[in-house]
Amino acid sequence: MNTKHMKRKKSSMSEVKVAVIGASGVGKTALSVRFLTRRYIGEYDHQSETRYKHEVLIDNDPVLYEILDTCPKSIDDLPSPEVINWADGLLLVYSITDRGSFGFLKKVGAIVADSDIPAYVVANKNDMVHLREVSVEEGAILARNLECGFSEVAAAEQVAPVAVVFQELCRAVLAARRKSKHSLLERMLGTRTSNLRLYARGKSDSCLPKD
Ligand SMILES: Nc1nc2c(ncn2[C@@H]2O[C@H](COP(=O)(O)OP(=O)(O)O)[C@@H](O)[C@H]2O)c(=O)[nH]1
Ligand SMILES: [Mg+2]
Repeated sequence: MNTKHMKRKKSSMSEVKVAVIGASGVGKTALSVRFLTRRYIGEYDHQSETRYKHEVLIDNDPVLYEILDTCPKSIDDLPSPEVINWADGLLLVYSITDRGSFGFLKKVGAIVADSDIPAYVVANKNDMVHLREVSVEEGAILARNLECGFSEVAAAEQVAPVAVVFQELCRAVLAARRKSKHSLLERMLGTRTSNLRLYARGKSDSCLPKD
């Protein structure tokens, strides 16, 4: 017998596509580069949308991140449906020193609130508290409304907290995937269970004495 065909298929590595979304200048590229390289350069190309691939271990399992570092042209340039549909998870970034960037995220929030795509709200530049324009509470409320995680970080100064943000979003994506697989199974079993119940009732009914 040819055993070649009997080999079990290796389970493929989880792939998680993350779109980094937020107004211009909030630190989307700084956060992405921090996560990818652990480094902070200070000046980044503002013009171009960039895609990165990065493999890391999350809870001991390898995960291949695909990160789309978006680049809105203006404060009214909200992410396109293509970007939202492409992404498994959204990293929603604003700067605590830029009220307009928080308004931008609120508008993005209104778009994605109805979808069940996992998200994570990141308030960047918390090394600049003297220039704060958005309170921690406001950020937390936005995240609560979107039913997602929230952290204040500083890409300029931190490595680990920035990585945690990407990890938490990844966990949320994987959990949502498991849940949707589970509910699919439940839907399939649910149909069968109700069929079985009907069948059982039919049977037991026939055993009842007729009056
Ligand atoms: N103080 C401070 N500046 C930051 C931080 N993150 C990014 N920046 C600066 O903010 C500017 C815009 O960052 P960038 O990553 O290009 O923003 P993007 O347009 O959202 O990609 C750059 O000059 C960065 O050096 C941060 O955590 N703290
Ligand atoms: Mg950028």
